[in-house]
Amino acid sequence: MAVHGNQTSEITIDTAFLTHVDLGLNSSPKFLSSRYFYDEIGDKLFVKIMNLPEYYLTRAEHEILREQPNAIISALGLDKDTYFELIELGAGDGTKTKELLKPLVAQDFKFDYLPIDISQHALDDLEENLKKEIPNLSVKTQQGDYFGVLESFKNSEHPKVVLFLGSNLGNMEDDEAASFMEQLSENLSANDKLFLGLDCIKPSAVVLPAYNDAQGVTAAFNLNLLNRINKEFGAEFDIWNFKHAPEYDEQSGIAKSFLVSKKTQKVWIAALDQHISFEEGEKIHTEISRKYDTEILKAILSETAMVIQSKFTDGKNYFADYLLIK
Ligand code: AVJ
Repeated sequence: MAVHGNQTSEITIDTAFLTHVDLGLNSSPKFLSSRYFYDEIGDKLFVKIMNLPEYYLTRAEHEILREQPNAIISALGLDKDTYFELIELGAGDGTKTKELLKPLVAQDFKFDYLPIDISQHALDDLEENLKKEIPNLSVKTQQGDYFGVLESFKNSEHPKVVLFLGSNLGNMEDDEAASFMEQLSENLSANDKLFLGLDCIKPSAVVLPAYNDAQGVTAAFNLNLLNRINKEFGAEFDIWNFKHAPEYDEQSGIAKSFLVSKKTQKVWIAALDQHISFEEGEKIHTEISRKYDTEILKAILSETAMVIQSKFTDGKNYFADYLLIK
């Protein structure tokens, strides 16, 4: 829905987001999905998060790809004379993926690299960077949602290797993750492989600071959701009246982030024509960052046709990349 405001600006309302805000803030307990963190500012804050000293995830997975590319390539069981498609779900900036792309190109494997992302802008940046750094790599960017693009490659006669890095699966509840993996599996053929990066269950002393960094970048990332609602829906959240509060349960391996109301307050949301009431200390659940072990992954895969073929970890056992086959 496009709404023409004044003469100088055109505002496009994301109706799915608005419906979600209505549902989440009128529920008890309140919730908003981390899916909506990633506007232009959210994207930039996430890049900052990845470079934080406390945010071990990116470095740990990078170490795996940097230190073990040949073991990974041989586990993929690729044949040098058989063309394959290397598909990545969520393009990112390619830092980690380049550790695999470089040796694959250097060793003369025949493949196209197909990064999928919802953002054409992110894909264009990645493609430009890859042209410079790995000139002999064939890149075919795919703008769209994961399953839309995977569906279009479903009947390709070529073998596929799908990368899903960064513990992005961790943003889903277990039942959602299971149906996501089922859908993924249905889009793969018998010889296709999935390389899945997951953050491992570990002590609170390591996990919590990753979601509550000293510089407050993660707090800004979480609070940006309220800024987005202000900008896009004419809401009047005063972000100083909310605080970022992460929790982690070592037993289950589940980290959750909340926005906590510092006082009793009513907040106007123009696009909903509604005030939302908050009690002092009331929470909005905004994110789940699930940590895994092999048993939990097996449970999530149990309804799918996928099984674990091998596992690669970093030196501290903080992160794991699993190779799954059908
Ligand atoms: C991109 C989902 C892996 O949950 O660790 C980082 C997002 N949230 N800091 C994560 C995030 C807060 C991140 N993932």
